Amino acid sequence: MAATRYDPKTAEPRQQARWAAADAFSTPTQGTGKPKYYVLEMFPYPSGNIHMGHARNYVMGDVVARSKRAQGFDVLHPMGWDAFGLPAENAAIERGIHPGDWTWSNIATMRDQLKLLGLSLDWSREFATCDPAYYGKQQAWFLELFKRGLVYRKEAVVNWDPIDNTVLANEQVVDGRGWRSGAVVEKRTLSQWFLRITDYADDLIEGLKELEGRWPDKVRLMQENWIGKSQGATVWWPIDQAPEFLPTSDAGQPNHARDPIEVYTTRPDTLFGASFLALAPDHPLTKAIAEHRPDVAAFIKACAQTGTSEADIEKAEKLGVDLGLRVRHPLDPERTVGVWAANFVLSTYGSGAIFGCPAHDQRDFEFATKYGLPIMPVVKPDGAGDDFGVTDEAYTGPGTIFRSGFLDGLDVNAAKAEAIARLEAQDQGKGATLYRLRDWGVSRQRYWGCPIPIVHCPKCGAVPAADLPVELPKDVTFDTPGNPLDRHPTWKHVKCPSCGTDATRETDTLDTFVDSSWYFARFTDPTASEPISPNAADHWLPVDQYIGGVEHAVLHLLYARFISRALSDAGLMTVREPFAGLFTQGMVVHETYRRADGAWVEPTDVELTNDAGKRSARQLSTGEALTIGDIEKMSKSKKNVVAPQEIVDTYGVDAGRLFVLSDSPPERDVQWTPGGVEGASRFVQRVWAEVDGYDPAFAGEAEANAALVRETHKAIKAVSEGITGFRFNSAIAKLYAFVATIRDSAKAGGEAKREALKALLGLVAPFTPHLAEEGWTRLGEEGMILDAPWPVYDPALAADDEVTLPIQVNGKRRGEIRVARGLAPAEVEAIVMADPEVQSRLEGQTVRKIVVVKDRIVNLVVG
Ligand code: ANZ
Ligand code: ZN
Repeated sequence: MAATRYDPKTAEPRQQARWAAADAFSTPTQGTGKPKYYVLEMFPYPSGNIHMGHARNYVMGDVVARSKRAQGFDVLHPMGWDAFGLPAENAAIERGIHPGDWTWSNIATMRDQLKLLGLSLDWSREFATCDPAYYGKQQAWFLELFKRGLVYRKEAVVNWDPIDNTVLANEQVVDGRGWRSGAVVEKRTLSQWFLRITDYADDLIEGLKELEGRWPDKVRLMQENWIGKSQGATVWWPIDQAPEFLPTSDAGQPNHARDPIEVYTTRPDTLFGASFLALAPDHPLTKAIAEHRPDVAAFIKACAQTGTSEADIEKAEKLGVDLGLRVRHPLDPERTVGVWAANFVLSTYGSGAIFGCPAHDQRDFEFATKYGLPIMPVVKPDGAGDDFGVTDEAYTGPGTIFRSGFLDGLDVNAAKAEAIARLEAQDQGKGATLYRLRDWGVSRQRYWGCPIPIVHCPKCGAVPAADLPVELPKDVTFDTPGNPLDRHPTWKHVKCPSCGTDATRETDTLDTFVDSSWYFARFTDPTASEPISPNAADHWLPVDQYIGGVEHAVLHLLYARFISRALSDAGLMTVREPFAGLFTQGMVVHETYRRADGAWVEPTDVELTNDAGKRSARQLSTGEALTIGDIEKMSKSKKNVVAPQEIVDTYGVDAGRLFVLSDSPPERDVQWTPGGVEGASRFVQRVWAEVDGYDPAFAGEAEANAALVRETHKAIKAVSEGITGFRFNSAIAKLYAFVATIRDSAKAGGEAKREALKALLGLVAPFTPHLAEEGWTRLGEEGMILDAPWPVYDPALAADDEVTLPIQVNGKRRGEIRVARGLAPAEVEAIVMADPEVQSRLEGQTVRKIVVVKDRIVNLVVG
């Protein structure tokens, strides 16, 4: 029977129409009674187009969703849009389109592109976060958290563009300048809204432990580091001498010139090694002194101009200025040390002041070396004597305390506890736990976001808005800089919901990370009147498998974990840990092509030639020679993207789906190449050829049939394990091999062959679902493969190809040998006789008889 060619162009739309007609992927909100499985890919930002780079993420989720469905689960697999954000406003500014129109039209385009991929998504649950039906519910829970004190207002610094007179998002600050005006950006302080994530710092760290094994270790570690719990002590250093210009009488006010200076340390064991105190440049005492000391004022100014990230500070040269103040050592009252201002002390951490111990802290070491301050070791490593010195770099390892009075002879940990006990007894300090995590500033001075549902009343202060949703007004313009909500003629003017006085709405909108911090819960019942339907959420949450980019390892995942906890404490949901399993996928990368004038050129407009290993590129439309650039993440700006439509037109979407998963492990990047997709497309044809060529009339030969049955069970085992273990590339490699085995089993037929083909289709279905359906029908099977159960294997049949044969000599076990299963006795005999170990045992004796029981045992009779 001559096989026909498989035509994805007709088959794929045919199968998609079938799924749609059967409404195959809608999942009832309460399930159907089977065990539940919630698989979710991080929902996309509607930037304009879906390309094959995004597609990999969704295809991975689809492989999980389809295989779980076949394995008997009720699967929830929804999709939506993270639709608020700055690019929409930029489009409005640049092209005069309303941000809403731009966003909704992108959503329409991208929905169509996603649908091309044949994903098993429940589109009935789709929503966009910019829809008032969604963000109104967000406002409702925001107010619930407000009532519970988890939302508060405080002063915080923003980027201010002095030419455009507007607040800039961090992304709009390029090399310290406003992206449009080019003006040097200033820091300004505004009153802004915060969420009290720090209340949950410990709980968020604790929760990470349960996720071990189901979340990548590196992501758990990144979260832990971000929260940054540290244990130590605050220590108060009384002022001994202060410059005369500082006030001395204070009438009960805090007095920076007289009150002890508080420092935070994680190493109270090294207190006797203190050689100076250092304050942040913007510490109140530094500022007070700067009023009288121009050199200190100049130092503060210089520090404000360098980067403020911890990484910048770590790299920069350690600089300081002596403040002319001395403080008394709390545990060694005979001694005083000098107080400096230093650029490496952050005002936002601890108390914005440290004691410097140059022998055991590298930053302090560099500082002391530069300014000639004493370096006094107080921890010596095991085996070192009392002459232990620190010359090239600080010693930060473990050891025994010395030159430290009552701490001498203790190890580091015991000394920490002892020092804290003494400080507490003398009321000179106390044990303290600190977190690097700060409260989450959620105010954005932008239009295209969820309005913060607060009304400012001159009498009542900040009051919850009435009548949710507080909708964004549509009639806004972007012709002048600044927040259109702020200058809208009417929108912000309302009566106070609590006293009726003229009041104004909050014009800040919420950080878009708020929108994505709970969408997974809303998906469980997107039309519920409550923000989160208790029944639906309790049924479906947590998300069993979450899939997304590692770039979200910290913020998005941390915020979602926090909001789940906060909402659950507020009684709005039950599950506190929202994502039971997490997988972070690698990206699709592609070569880049550039013209001499620097413009990027799309791959579809490029002709590649390979001349004896030397590759060159030419632009098809102009004939111009191109430079082949780096292999980079697919992105619109580099034009190195491949659209789903192109793949559908040329190879069919199944080939594209298969390829993005086949060439490298899912956690790593995969390089898109035309050759790679072609290979995948040939595989699709090969599968079809086997199915199409199946001849039910040919019964096959017993031995070949048995061998094929074994191969089938082995393939089911390997592919199933590959999918559950997120080793999609090895699962696919196994499928390639299995197809080759079927093709090579010319003497196999009948039920064995049919079962092999059915298993093959079942196993490829998560990857190439359209092909699998077509094949299913071609084999004459009932219904859709979508509703067929996952192929199961018999462990005995799937077992190894090799068997271990015990070797008995005169009835006693003397060793063993591994040979291929089913090997003929004569061949086993030859192997045994040639085996050096067997020979050495037989030394000097004659083998009288050898009996091989196939796949069982070897018996030697010697004498
Ligand atoms: C004295 C000392 C001696 C320190 C020693 C370290 C080693 P983590 O672990 O990150 O919490 N520190 C405290 N506040 C600071 C601030 N605002 N800016 C910069 N550095 C600050 O770090 C705590 C340690 O960082 C503290 O312990 C303090 O230096 C410094 F052998 O105190 B240590
Ligand atoms: Zn009021």
